[in-house]
Amino acid sequence: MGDLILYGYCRSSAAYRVRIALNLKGLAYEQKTLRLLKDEHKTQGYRQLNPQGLIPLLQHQIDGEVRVINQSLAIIEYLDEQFSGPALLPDDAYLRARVRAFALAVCCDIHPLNNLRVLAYLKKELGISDSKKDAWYAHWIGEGFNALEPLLSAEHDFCFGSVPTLADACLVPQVFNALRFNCDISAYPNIQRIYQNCSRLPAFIQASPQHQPDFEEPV
Ligand SMILES: N[C@@H](CCC(=O)N[C@@H](CS)C(=O)NCC(=O)O)C(=O)O
Repeated sequence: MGDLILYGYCRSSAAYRVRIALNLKGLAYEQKTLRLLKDEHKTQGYRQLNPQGLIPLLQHQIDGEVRVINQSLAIIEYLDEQFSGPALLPDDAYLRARVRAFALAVCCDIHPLNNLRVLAYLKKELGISDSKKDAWYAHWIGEGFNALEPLLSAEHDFCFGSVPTLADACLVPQVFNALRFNCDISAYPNIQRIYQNCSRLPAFIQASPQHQPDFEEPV
């Protein structure tokens, strides 16, 4: 096994997904913090590693080679394929497709609409008020969770069965964000139950923002 370095930040939900995956796989890793509110992800040095200027980013040093991977889903699938430990994607092709579809619904259809740079643009460039920004946030959480809830079964402890997968690694940080922004999630019993179940597992607890070495209270 080579060395793993995760560039992230405690409250980055995309980095939070990767921390959960690393913990579920039982992998040790070093963290490098980029404080988003201080624009540490926008420096030229970091953009040389990730031209998108977004976190997370994984560096994997193996056999004298330094591999650099951005995009949380690509990172998680790489970890799953590269390392042994509990599988984050099911063997069955249909179930695997459903897990990926769920993860993509979170990562492509909910998270980007409420990302820091989008909220900053709405506020600073378009001049919308804090209350309208909060309404925007809650709207896209509602749209997204309305679509996720029916994909889940009341019979399952986790998104797609009795063990957590990539889908749970994506759902939990998104629920964390929704709660942080005071969104009402009472209409989503499956999402709530799975969030609670995940929140009892060490892999999820240790990945949570408040347990990170770079944790700081939100400003
Ligand atoms: N699709 C990307 C999203 C990455 C992303 O948007 N990360 C956020 C933090 S959660 C970020 O770097 N935001 C910086 C900004 O908005 O300026 C992924 O899954 O890795």
